[in-house]
Amino acid sequence: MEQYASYFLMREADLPAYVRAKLPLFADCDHLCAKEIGDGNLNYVFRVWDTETGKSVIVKQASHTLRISDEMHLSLDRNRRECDILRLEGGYAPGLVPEIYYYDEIMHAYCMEDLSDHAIMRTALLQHEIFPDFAEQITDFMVNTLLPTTDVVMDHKEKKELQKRYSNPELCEITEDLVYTEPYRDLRGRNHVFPPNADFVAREIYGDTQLHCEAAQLKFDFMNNGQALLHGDLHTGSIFIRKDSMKVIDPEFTFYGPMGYDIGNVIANLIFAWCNGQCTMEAGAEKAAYLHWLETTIVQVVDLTRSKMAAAFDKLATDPMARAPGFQARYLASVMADTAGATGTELIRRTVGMANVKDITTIPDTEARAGAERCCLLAAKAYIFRRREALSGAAYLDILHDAWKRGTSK
Ligand code: SR1
Ligand code: MG
Repeated sequence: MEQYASYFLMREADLPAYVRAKLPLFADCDHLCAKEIGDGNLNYVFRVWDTETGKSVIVKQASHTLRISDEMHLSLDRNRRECDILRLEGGYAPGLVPEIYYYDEIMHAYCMEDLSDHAIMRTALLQHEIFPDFAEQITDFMVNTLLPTTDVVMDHKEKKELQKRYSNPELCEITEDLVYTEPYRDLRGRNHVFPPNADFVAREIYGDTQLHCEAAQLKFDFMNNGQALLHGDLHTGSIFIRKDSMKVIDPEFTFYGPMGYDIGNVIANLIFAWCNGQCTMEAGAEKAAYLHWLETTIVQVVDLTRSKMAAAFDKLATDPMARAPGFQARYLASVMADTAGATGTELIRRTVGMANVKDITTIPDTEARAGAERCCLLAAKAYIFRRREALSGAAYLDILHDAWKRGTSK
């Protein structure tokens, strides 16, 4: 019987034979080793390498239940979608995603370029590493993958085809629940509220009905504004980085939604890293340099996204009405409002929701962590309530500094 003719979930020991069978480049390699390297929430990721030649590859396989929860089930097809999107994004943003070698529709696994010379960005940020080119790289990635897939640029029938093809109800439901519902109303008891902040969260998040109204608006915008083909989960755990290179991975949450969702996710996750630096680094030059880099990066991500998107709009817009005087400014203002909203919702959901971030949860000092969380929640509310004020990068920073002061004062 043909090998791998039916699906099974692979363990480390299965990987050498699998790679030998599937990739001609490894067919004659008798010295293959494998290690599970993933620590994501959903899938299994392995590195396989030849101890003689040093050749290596990454294999990612989807399972029926999520890696973080046996109770949550998803169809296995998500890896096919992820491969397609990585290939598509690679066309729009060459060099900013990994190369895909092979997709296996039975095992729901794919093989891609080994990025072990890069680090997962969240892990590197926990070590307080600085990446001076990140703002340029990530804004290139976002502008070059997002705007070309909108109706402003893409042929409208082609866009509708993509919208159909990448409709992603299962993964969107996770976002609708975990980002846009449960952080405000803990309907399934899945939230993780840090006990010292229980009263604060009860008052500022669960008890703030105006906030709920804004979050509801953002939720329905997320579900109904099929603006561009998003990555859908663009946090620092979805980015591989090295001083001179950045690659975006894991676009399985992709769908047609508001561009601001991706942009806001990036900004919020830089803010988590900033809080971690504030709370865990010794005062001194290293801390000052790290926080300065993060602050500059936050400002640049906001401002460069806007300016690069304006330039790309000028260059690429094909829809004749998109060139109506004043329309571009209006369009970009709404993208930036969505961005501020998504920055806020990501800050809230990672602080009180089910899927938290190590930047915050590994802060060892209880009062410092509680202060950082209050800062994130207060900043989040300001980003959400003030999202239509055309916030500049500097304004994002002012809001963060003010929230830090208020969140950490006794
Ligand atoms: C159950 S999945 C939890 C989170 O992990 C993914 O990376 C997404 O951010 C999702 O919300
Ligand atoms: Mg992921």
